[in-house]
Amino acid sequence: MKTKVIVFIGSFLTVFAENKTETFIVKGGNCDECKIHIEKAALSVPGVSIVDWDRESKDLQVVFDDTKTDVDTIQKAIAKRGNDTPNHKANEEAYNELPPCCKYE
Ligand SMILES: [Cu+2]
Repeated sequence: MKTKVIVFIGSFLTVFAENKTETFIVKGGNCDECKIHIEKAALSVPGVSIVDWDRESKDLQVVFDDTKTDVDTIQKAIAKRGNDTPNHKANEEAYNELPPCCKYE
């Protein structure tokens, strides 16, 4: 019985871990490939659980566990794959490798 209670409290804490939602602009083209590319980059960061990039507004909404990561780390991961974020400029090499439809400059 005691074990059951502890397991219950444990899963309760996991579900309600510090999930934070943030939105910031990520530059990209207007195509699905950009959406997949940007969302994949954000999801590659441990602690990020939900991502949604809007092709029109370029807004990226991220939900993450703020005991594991932060906005700066997420933006760095995206910039490394070739897309500009408010705090980090895109890696030039990665940008050059993007498909033509995804160039935004
Ligand atoms: Cu694209």
